Amino acid sequence: MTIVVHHLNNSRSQRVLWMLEELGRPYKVKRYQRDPKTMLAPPELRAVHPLGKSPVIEDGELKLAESGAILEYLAERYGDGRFAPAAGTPERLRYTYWMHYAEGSAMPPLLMKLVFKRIESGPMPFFARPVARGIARRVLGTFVEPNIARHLDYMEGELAARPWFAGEAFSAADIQMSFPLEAAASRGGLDASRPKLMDFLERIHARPAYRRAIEAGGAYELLS
Ligand SMILES: N[C@@H](CCC(=O)N[C@@H](CS)C(=O)NCC(=O)O)C(=O)O
Repeated sequence: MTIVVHHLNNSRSQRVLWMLEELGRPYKVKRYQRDPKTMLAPPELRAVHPLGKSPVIEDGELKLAESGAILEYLAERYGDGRFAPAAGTPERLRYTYWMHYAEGSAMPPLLMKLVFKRIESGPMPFFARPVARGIARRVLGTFVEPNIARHLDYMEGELAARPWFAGEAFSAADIQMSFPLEAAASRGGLDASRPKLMDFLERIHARPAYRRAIEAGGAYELLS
């Protein structure tokens, strides 16, 4: 059965293509393009899933959204013991932790940064601009940026302790963690001052499956 991936350009669904390439599973990409002005997904995605977001996969009768759930499903169903540590081990618990952390903890401040940066620089009536900019700068400076920096320090420390997020072996948790780290490199201030995280990005970008997934998904440029 060929898996169908509902793929939005420059988005989290890139991770699903990458996972399928790592697994060597056949898949079909159904493409959707963001609105160039709003950057939102097109309304057709709402016919696939009520939230109208990507990724969503179809595997026979199954339709599944939420990238972490999709990666866990794919590892379990098609991994043959690869890409997910054995149940009951400390590695498995770390795998579960990072699977949730990526979207539940790391992404929210990065998304807030994107939104408040837009408020800071977006079009608005001239009389509202100084007030809106002042609020945006204050939220960014007092809450968003310090939070991102704390997360980056934390992740840097974790990768100083072990090569991959779950342990000694590459797993689907690393695929899940790629998106917040790529977003942080694009807009969150991740740079050479955090060498373990930069090295992680280099190592994943060198994987043949990662590169094949980029070819399959089209250009991959995260919003900054
Ligand atoms: N937590 C969800 C987030 C899904 C999500 O927000 N997807 C973004 C792509 S990066 C999207 O579809 N955005 C377009 C929109 O909200 O219109 C997941 O990890 O799958």
